[in-house]
Amino acid sequence: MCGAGISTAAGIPDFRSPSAGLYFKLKKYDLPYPEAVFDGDYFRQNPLPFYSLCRELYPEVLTPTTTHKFFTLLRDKHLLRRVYTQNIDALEILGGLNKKEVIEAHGSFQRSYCTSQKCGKEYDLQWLKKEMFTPEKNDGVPKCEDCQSVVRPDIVLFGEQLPSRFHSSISSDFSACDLLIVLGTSLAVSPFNTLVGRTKPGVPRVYINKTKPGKVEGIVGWMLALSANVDFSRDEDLFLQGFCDDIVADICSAAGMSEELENIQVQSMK
Ligand code: CNA
Repeated sequence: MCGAGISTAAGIPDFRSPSAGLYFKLKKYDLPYPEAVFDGDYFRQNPLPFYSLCRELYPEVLTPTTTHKFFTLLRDKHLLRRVYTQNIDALEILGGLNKKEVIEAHGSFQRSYCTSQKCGKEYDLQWLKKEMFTPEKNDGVPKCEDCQSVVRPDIVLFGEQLPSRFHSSISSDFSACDLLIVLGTSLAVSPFNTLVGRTKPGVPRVYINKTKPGKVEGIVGWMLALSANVDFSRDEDLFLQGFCDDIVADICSAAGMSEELENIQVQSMK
């Protein structure tokens, strides 16, 4: 399981790191509350802050990190059942995994679609990027070529349903799981964070993160997180505090796999 912290080394800021995270950068957009920029209802009223932020944050080149390579190495060693990611940057795929091996729980920027139900025309990332970066053409918000409605990336905004594949895969994946590795996530967002409680009794869970799990959002989220034990206080749990890339490199070094990790071929995307 992973989150924004595995992609900060690729130049994409996370949400919650103080002074570097996205929420810190949002002050200038005059939002009713910082999370509004990623809220489905707010987006439908006013998509401009969302797209302004995307323009500001979009890295010139998307390149997978050492941690993304680590996932592919685990797959090559037949040790990977699945990657559940909250990230929308598709770096797991650029890092070498195939679509079946990844559950993009919050969707992906790779696809976008027209929000008019009558139209629904689909677009790819190259198209979205081009439209995002010609704001003078469309008042800063990409519009459908056929019907001029707002186009949005196929990501899950706050208040929206997670993809059905997320729900339908949990039971079989977690009953097969004999080691859960959780990397680069504050585990503040439900229902994703509740997955850590889906392992069978006695299955070790390893949490690799710069900081301890943060504040969980909302009372329902808090209750779900409590029952999932997101603070990793079980006897079989292990918390490795630090940067994901450093820690996975150390793990590979201890396992004699440093060279194989380095040799994993990745794709970059402009
Ligand atoms: P978050 O709440 O911002 O937490 C990130 C966590 O990663 C924090 O606990 C940080 O301390 C930690 N962290 C940051 N950098 C590193 C590092 N190099 N090594 C180890 N730990 C690090 O983000 P979550 O993913 O937990 O929150 C879920 C949101 C964030 C999802 O809805 C995502 O869609 C959303 N998001 C995604 C991206 C992306 O796709 N790259 C970027 C920003 C936000």
